[in-house]
Amino acid sequence: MTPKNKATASRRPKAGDSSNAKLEQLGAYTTEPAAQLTTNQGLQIPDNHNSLKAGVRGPTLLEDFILREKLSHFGHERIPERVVNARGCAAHGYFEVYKSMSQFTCADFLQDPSVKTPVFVRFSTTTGSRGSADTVRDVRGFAVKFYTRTGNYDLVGNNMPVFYIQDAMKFPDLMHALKAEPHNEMPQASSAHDTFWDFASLMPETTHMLMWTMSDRGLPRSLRMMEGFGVHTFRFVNGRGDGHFVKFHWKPKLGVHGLSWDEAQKLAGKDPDFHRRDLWESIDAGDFPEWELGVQMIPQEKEHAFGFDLLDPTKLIPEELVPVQRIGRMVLNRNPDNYFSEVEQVAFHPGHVVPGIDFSNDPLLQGRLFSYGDTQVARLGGPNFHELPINKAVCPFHNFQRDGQHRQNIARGAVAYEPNSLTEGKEFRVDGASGGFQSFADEIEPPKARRRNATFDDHFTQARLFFNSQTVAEKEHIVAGFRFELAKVMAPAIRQRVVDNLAHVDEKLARRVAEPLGIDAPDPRAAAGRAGYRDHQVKLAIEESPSLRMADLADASVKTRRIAILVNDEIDSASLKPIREALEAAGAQCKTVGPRLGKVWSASKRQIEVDATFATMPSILFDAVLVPAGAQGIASMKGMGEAVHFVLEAFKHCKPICTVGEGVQLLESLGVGDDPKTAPAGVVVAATPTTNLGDSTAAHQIAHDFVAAIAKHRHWDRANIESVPA
Ligand code: HDE
Repeated sequence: MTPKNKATASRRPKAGDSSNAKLEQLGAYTTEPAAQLTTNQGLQIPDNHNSLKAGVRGPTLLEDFILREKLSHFGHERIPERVVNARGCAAHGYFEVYKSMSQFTCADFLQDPSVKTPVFVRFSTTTGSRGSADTVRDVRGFAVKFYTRTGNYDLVGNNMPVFYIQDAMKFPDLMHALKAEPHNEMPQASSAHDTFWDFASLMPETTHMLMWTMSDRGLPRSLRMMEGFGVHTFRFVNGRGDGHFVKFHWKPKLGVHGLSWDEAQKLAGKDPDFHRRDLWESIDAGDFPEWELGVQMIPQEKEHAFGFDLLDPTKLIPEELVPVQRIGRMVLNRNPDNYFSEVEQVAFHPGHVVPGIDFSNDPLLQGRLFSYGDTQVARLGGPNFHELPINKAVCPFHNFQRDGQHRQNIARGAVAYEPNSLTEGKEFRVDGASGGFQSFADEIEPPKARRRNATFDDHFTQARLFFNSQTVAEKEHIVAGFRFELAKVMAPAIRQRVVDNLAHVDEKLARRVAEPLGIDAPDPRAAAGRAGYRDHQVKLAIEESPSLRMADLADASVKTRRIAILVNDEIDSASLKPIREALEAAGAQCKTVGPRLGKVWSASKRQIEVDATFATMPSILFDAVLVPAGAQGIASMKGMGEAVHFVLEAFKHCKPICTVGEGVQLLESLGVGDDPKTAPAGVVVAATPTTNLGDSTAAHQIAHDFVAAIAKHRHWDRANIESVPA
C-alpha cells in the first residue's frame, strides 16, 4: 500500500476554504517534486507546446519522439473497465477488533485490539459503465481489502445480504440480461428493460433479491449510510482446526437511509457524482465514515438447523434467529491520492483469504474463486497485478512465480523452483509440515453431480419475510419500484410472468404491482406451471424480521446531514440564527442557497454570504430546508420559480422543512398554513419570526423540533405527495 503522502495531505484544503484557495492547493500531478518536464526516460523536454516540424509551417516529422511518446501514452490511458462493478469510488482507513476472536478464528487481524489493520474500501454500482451515475437503482458493491500481517484479505461484498442467483453457472447470463442490451447499448445502468425482467421472470430464484433491489436499499442516501454484507456463508477456523460457519455484516454508524426514486433519478442528471462526492467531502472535512464489523456464527453441527440451506446465497439468516455480534470497527479516514492508480487498479478477489478464514461450498462463491483472478489478468494486463502499490501485501511475500508482463520487482538469483538445494547450502522444501494456510478439513459428499440439492428449492419464503418486515411506506416504495421497472418492459408476457411469480410472495403485492401494467390479474398457478418454478416451502421460525426494515436501522443523529438555508434580499436574518446554531451544534452542515452568488442584504441591512445558487445546488442535494422570515424577502422569493420549486420538491421527497414567520408562504400552494398544529409530518412551522421570540424557550423549541425532524431522516408517510407539482 502506498504510504500516506504527507506533503499532499498537508496541502489539502480544509472544509470551509474558499473555492479559490481550493484551486490553488490542488497540487501538481507528480510522483516526486520536479522543476521541469521530462520524457518517460528522464530526458528534459525543451518545449511542451510545439511539435517538431520541417520548417515552421511545414509537416510534423515522424522523428519527433517526444510528441510520439506523449500521444502514444495518451492513446493507451484507458484500460478495460471492470465487466461488472465498473463505476466505483474508494477510501483508505483502518480496522480494529474489539477483543480477541481466537476462540473462533486464528485470523491474525482479529486477535489483538491494539492492532490497527490498514484497509482500502471500494464501493461500486454493479450494472453501469464507469461513466454512469451514482444514484441509479442497483445493488452496491462493498469491497474491503485488509492489509494484514499474514497477507491481504479481501471481503468482497454488497450492500444487500443475498444475490440474484444460486450457482456461478448463471452469472454471465444474469449480467448479459442486466447490463445494457448488446444491439444498442441501452439502457445505461438500469435494470428497467426487457432482457433483465425476461431473465428474472424465468428464474424465480431471483425473487428474494428483486425485493431488495426494488426497495429503498437499492437507492442509498449515502455510501456512508448503507450496510454491507459478505453474502455467502464463510468459515472461521480456530487454531485447533475447529470450524464455525460465519456471515459477515458491516453496520454503519450513521444508520441506514435511502433516497426517493424521483430524487435518485434527478440526481443522476444534476450530480451524477453524488455518492462519490459525499464520501470524498466527508473524509476531507474530517467526518470519517465508520462501520462495525458484525458476524453471525453458526456451529458446524447446526448446519442443517434452519430449513433453508446455508450454502444458498439467495438466503439470509434472520438476525432474530442468529444475532449479529459486533466484533470490531472500520474507519475510513483518507481519500485516495490518485483515482487510477488506486481505485481503478485495485484488484479484489474473494480467494484472497488469510489463515483462520475459509470458504463454504456455496456454488456461487466457488465460481467467484476462479473468476476474479482471471478477470484481473485481463483487466490489469497480466499476472503481476499484485505488485501494483495498491494491491501489494504489506507483509513479506515470496514465491518462485517468474516473469510475465509488467513485472516490477527485480528478483535476484537463479533458483526459481522448489524443492532446491542450491541456496545457502541447504535444502529448501515446502511440504505441508511448515505451517501456513490450512484448508478446513471439510467432508465431501459423493457423488459428483451437475445439479442442485432440493434444499435450494424454496424461492419465495424469504422474499415474503422481507416484504412482511417492511413498514407501510417501505412496502409502498417496493410496489412503486416494481411498477416503474415493469412499465418500461415492452413485452406484456414478461410483465405477466413477474407478477405471477410475485403472487407466491404476497397476493396483494402482486395485485398492486399489476394494476397499472395493462396485464391480467396475477395467477400463482400459471407461475407454478413454468419451468424453473420450485415449490419447496421452508417453515421459518419467524414471520417478520425487524432488522430487515430500514426504518428500524436509522440513527437518531443529524451528524453530517446537509441543510439548505434559503436566503434572499430583505429576509429576516435574525430569524435564522438560533436554528442554525442548534443545527450546527448537533453536527449538521448548513449552506446558504440564494438567487445569486456573493452576498444578499437582509431587511435589517446585514450582509449574508451566499454559498450556492438555487440552480446549481437544488433541493435534491440537501437533507432538509430552512426557510426564513421576512415579508419582502419572501414575497420576492414567491416570484422565483427555482425557490418555490426548491421547497415543493423537498416536500415531495418527504424531507424535513422548517419555516419561520412568512417563510411558510412558500408552501401555500400545498395548503400549508401558519398553524403549527396542522403542519404535515416533518414540517416545523414557527408562526412568529424568531426575532420576535428572541432567545426564548419558544425559539429553542422550534430549533429542537427541527433537529428532531431531521434525525428521522425522511417523513415517508407524508400524505398526498403524488399531487405535489415538483
Ligand atoms: Fe463479483 N465480480 N462476481 N460479485 N463483484 C467482479 O471482478 C463475479 C458476486 C462484487 O470494487 C469482477 O475485478 C462472478 C457476488 C463486487 O473492484 C468479476 C460472480 C457479489 C465487485 C466478478 C460474482 C459480488 C465485483 C469484475 C458469480 C457479492 C467489485 C471486475 C460467480 C457478494 C470489486 C473484478 C471492486 C467484481 C465476477 C458474484 C460482488 C468479473 C463470476 C455474489 C463488490 O470478476
